[in-house]
Amino acid sequence: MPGDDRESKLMPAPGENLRIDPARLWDSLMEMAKIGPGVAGGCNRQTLTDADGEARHLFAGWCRAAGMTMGVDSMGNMFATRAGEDPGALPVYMGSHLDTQPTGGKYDGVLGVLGALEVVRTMNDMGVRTRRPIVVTNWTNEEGARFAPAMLASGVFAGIHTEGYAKGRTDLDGKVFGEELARIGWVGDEKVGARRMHAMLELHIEQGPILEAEGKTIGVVTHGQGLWWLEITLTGKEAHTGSTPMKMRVNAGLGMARITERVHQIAMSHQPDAVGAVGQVKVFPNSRNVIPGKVVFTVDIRSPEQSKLDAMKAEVIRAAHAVAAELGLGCSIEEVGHFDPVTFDPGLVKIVRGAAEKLGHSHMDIVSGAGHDACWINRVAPTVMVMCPCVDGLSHNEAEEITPDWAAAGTDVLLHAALEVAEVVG
Ligand code: HGY
Ligand code: MN
Ligand code: MN
Repeated sequence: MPGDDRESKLMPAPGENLRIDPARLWDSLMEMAKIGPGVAGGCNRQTLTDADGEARHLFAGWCRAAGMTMGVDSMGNMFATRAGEDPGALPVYMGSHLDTQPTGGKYDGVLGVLGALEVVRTMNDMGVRTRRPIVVTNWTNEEGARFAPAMLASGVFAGIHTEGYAKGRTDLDGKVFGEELARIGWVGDEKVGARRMHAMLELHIEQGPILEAEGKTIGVVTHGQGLWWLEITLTGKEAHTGSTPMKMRVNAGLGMARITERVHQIAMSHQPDAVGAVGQVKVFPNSRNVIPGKVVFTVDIRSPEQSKLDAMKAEVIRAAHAVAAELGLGCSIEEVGHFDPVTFDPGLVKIVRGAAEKLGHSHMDIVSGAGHDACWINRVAPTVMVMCPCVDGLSHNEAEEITPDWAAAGTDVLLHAALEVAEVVG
């Protein structure tokens, strides 16, 4: 027919005009943010606390209301399933985490879980059917703030950690992971890691300044940088801060300070993309007028390049032992977190990039600076991430902010990527 070609160009492809409901998404984000509120507008909803339990119940209720069935595995990972036309087809998983840092924001992780829920809600509204089932996921203890390491439960799911190791981890108060999970009532009956995935898509805020600085709305995440968490214990001698001559001191606190500076120098020597810092410090006895006899602190070093990551780890370990020797301190180092740089699935990366283009959103390829559950799930299924900017690149801070437009854009890209990967029927 004449004009067909012109008409076909004007007619949208099936689902092409689909968009999520931005107001409903934003309302859900604000509703979730009320659980485990921080003291400065953000959230303190640490894993396996009562607030985490409350958030899980709210999320589960929303999933039920969206017609999904909920499965929970023995690590508390939550899986809400929207049926596909082909129940035997491997599902498409989408999700992230609901736990937060002690001084966390409202969007880190939460946007990925509630954005995935919004995708399902939109599919329900529009009567969209997909061949593959879709599973919205909340991974337990992504942050690793209360129980190290980060991405603990997705790590068990991917076979990186044993369940026994994970359930034996303790927090600063000596509380045990497995007991806390049971206490909040979220030990599920599914065997962790038994589920098989066709693909996993994770929407997340960038947690860095690049997208905003470049004026891009969507980050197409091609890679994730690698990470080491090294827990260093320095042992010296507790003594009076007033009456002990300087030359007689065996000061573990001084050792920690010198090593912290060396970590910074090591990261700076591997620019432009290496990073390093000490974020958690436990000083004993932590009394104003006692020279620290023992300090336990965690070094966090990262790089997208394997060779740099390996070099930094060796340099930090060498520096720690050298400083300890200088000051006559005992020094032990435990590896409490690690993953190598991650390359996400190129086919899925192409789909995410295509969805951003189809929707007319500015976008750029980006390497994730933060670790995410997707970094582990990438070991067991084709995986990709979609990112949206955050204001001033700030995260892991109660002032973390995004705009409703950024949240909607990222979730629309997730929707269209999911439509393609889960295969729209009819
Ligand atoms: O540490 C991380 O990169 C993540 O936020 N858990
Ligand atoms: Mn996160
Ligand atoms: Mn985080």
